[in-house]
Parts: sequence; structure tokens; C-alpha cells
Amino acid sequence: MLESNVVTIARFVVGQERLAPRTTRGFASLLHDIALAAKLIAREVNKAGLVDILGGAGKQNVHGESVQKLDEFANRVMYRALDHTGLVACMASEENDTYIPIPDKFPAGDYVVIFDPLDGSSNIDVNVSIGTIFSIYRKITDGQRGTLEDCLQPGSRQVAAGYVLYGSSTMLVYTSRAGVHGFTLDPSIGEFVLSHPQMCFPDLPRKVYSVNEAYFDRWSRGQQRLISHLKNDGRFGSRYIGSFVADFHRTLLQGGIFMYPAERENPSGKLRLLYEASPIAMIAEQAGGRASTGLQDLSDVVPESLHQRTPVYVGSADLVDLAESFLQGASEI
Ligand code: FDP
Repeated sequence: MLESNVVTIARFVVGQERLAPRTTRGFASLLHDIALAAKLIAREVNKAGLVDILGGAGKQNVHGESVQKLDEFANRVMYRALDHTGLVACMASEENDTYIPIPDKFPAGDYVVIFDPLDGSSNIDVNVSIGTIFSIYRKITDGQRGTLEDCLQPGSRQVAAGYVLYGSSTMLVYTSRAGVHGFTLDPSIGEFVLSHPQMCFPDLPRKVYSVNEAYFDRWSRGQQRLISHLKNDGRFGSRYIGSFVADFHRTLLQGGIFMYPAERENPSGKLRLLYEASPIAMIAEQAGGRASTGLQDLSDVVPESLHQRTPVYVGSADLVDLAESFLQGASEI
């Protein structure tokens, strides 16, 4: 029997359903499937350091089987966890060029699931935290199965969003518009247990900004002035891991602002709207923060293509407001 104070994610989600206006009973099952995929990915991520012993990607492992790259593995695990459930209309993944239909042999459902199976994957080789990001919408087209149009919805229409952080422990953080809640994987029972209920950006005296400052010379004057302002403010420290989920998770726990700005030669920035920015924006808003392109709320941006990129400013609401005040009107890029 479970200890009386342990709340597993399965138990918590069922209890939340009546608070989450846009979800149905199937949502609990969907989140359960994503949590299962996360556990399988976490197991492989933890083995990544043994790759030289077991064989690197593209090589044969000790069993003579070919070894997949971790991001391809994570992509497959997410797909296989969701394709047959009868809950999903279609999917889209950062790893696939086009949207992913549900195979005809399986029933289709109402939810559209969009994911980045392994974000920050350039950090794998150096043992830095990486993550999975997911975003859930309802199908908006009339047909039985989902289409590209169902995937191209603004973040404001998300039913739920979340991420899994593969760090010193594995954490799953999600929102279904009833607050943001964090669960830590307890390896001894193989379950995500509630560890961070009702997460909110704190207002601490020491502030942190997070940006890849090596790109300073490529930024607009407004962005450069913003960073100079933060440096002169006296209250700010700087942290940048270079892994979006890990940088955002720290920002959520400690407050501050994460930025991936536009560049003069690359006005769209680097991060993907559907797979990275929109889900993290929803979590930020539900945690009392804000997310912006620098010019408008990220949640209002209507995607035109699956792999569209966007500048990102996310974190404590006052700091995102401040960033916008430097960027809006500063059109001389
Ligand atoms: P990565 O290239 O390692 O996959 O969008 C992907 C991402 O990582 C984010 O996780 C991270 O925030 C960003 O790129 C880092 O980009 P820079 O190296 O340009 O700072």
C-alpha cells in the first residue's frame, strides 16, 4: 500500500479533472501515456554515459544490435506511447518534417499532441540536463482524423502543456489550466510523485537573467540596451545552461527571465514556436509569469508552419514587461 502522503501523478490528474475545463476523462490516460514514455526515455538518458562501453549511435552494441541516437529513440518512444490509444487525432514532432497521422489500423481520438522528444540534445555528450516538451490541443477540423490544420493552433488554445527534465532527478511538470504542478520520478517505485504543487515564479531579491551573451553583437540595439540595463541594475546575476528545459526550470523555481532573442541576420531566433515556445509559455502564464516574442504575447502567435521559429522572452511577469519596453519601438535592428 502507498504511504498516505504520496500522491502519484495518476491519482493527482484524476483529482484535477474537474478543475481543468478543457479536458475529458481521456486526458488522465493521455498524461499517463506521456509519463510512461518519459520513464523509458529517462532510463536511456541515464545510460547515455555508458555509450562508449555499449556502443555509440550508428554502431553495434554488445548484443550485435544497432544503437539508435537518443533523440531518435525518444521520438519513437513518444510516438509508440500515443499512436494506438484511440485518444489522439494526430501528432507533430520536432524530429519529423510533416505532421504525424494516426495509422489507419488504430482508432483516432480528439487530442492533438505536439512534442520535442529530446530538447537540448547537443548537451547529451557533456552530461548536461536535457528535456522533453509536450503540448496538447483539441482537434478543430471535422474529419475523423487530425490534419496539419489541427496542429497549427495558437498557444492560447492549448488544453495542457508540460515538460520532463532529465536532471539529477527526473521531473515532470505540467499544467492543464489549473495551476502548474511538478512530479519527481521516484526510482524505487517507478512512479512520478507530487513534489512541487502549485508552482509560481518567486519574487526573490536576487534576480537572474539567462541568455547566450556570446551573440551580443548580432542583437538589435533594443536587446543590447536591455542587457546593459540589467547589468547596471545591480540586482542581477546571469545563468545560461544552453538547454531550454533546464534554463526554464531554473527560472520557474528561482524567478528571473530567459531570453532567446532575434538576431539581425536571423529575425526569427532559434526556438521553435510549436515544440518549445508555446508549451513553455502556457506553463509560465499558469505560474503567474509571462511569455512574449518581445513584441506580443507568445500565446497569441498563430503558427503558419510546423517548424516556425520565434524569439522568446519568458519568466517573471515584471521582467518580461521590462524586456518588451526595450524592444517595442526599437525597430532599428
Ligand atoms: P540544442 O541546440 O542543444 O538542441 O532549441 C534547441 C536548443 O538546444 C535549446 O534547448 C537551447 O536553449 C538552445 O538550443 C541553445 O542554443 P545556443 O547554443 O545557440 O545558445
